[in-house]
Amino acid sequence: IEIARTEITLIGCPLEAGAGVRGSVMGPAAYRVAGLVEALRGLGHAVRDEGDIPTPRPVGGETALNRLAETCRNAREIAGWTRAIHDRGYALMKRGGVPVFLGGDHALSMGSVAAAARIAEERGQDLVVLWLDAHADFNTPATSPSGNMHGMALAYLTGEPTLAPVMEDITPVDPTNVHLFGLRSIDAQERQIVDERGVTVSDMRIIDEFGAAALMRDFLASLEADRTHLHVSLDVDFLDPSLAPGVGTTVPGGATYREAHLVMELLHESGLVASVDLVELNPFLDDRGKSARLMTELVASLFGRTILDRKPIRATP
Ligand code: NNH
Ligand code: MN
Ligand code: MN
Ligand code: MN
Repeated sequence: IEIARTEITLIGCPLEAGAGVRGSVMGPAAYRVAGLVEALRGLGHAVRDEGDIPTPRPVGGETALNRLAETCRNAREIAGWTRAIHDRGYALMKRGGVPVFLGGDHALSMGSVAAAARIAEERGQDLVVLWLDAHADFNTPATSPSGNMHGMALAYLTGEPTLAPVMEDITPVDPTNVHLFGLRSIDAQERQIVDERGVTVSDMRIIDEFGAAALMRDFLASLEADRTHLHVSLDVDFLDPSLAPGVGTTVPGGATYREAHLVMELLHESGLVASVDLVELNPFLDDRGKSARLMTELVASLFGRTILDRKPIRATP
């Protein structure tokens, strides 16, 4: 089948200040070595690699941010990254096309999703966020067991007031438009936040019982085509650690090879994906590039690679 030619922009975001383990700073380089540009061009897309965003200066001086830095590791660095990634992401989306943010740890999404929320609002669309992750990333500074800000990205984006000093004046994401998919590790108080805010959760137990494809089809069928900006945030630890060891926070019982590809294939067929994050790849912990390669293959599936030249099977209503 013909794949619609898409303008894809790759933007490297080499940050590791949000994670507890160092090494994700090397993520963008690993995707390039694994052949991400070539894979997407091979599908007929127009791919532009914008290179990496230079490491921003830590934001300082503000009392509120200084106070935040007492409980959140590297809060000033993350504030700098959030602004830089938001500004670049917003400018890219304004020009059109689909940006792919190459991480970098998951605090990256504080900037990329904020940019997507702003664009969606301007276009009169609903921002819907699909969070493919072992974790919920809904901790607040008060509930976080680690102080690592990659575990706080969704709390910030959905308007957690104590995280507002990271970057003020964002378009908050409606937590009922956030879908956590692949969840299998959540902190006790974080669970309460996820419940209270009405977040949609497909945890691994539900995925085991009903299947990734059925859940994904229902989710995609619930979205209104022209009114939706779908942002996909893919954390390497969504995958089972046997397949993708190159991540600082492995959790057993993750998505299998085919589950992950099938999710990507269904997302492609939906035609709704307007922005993408690839986060938490840690090449320092990887096994001969295995995780970088698998992530690259998954992105190819997300942009239209199929096993056979088959027609998409539509969901039966
Ligand atoms: N929930 C833990 C925390 O907040 C772990 C978060 N780590 C992640 N998230 N890798 O995707 O510290
Ligand atoms: Mn994450
Ligand atoms: Mn995770
Ligand atoms: Mn809603």
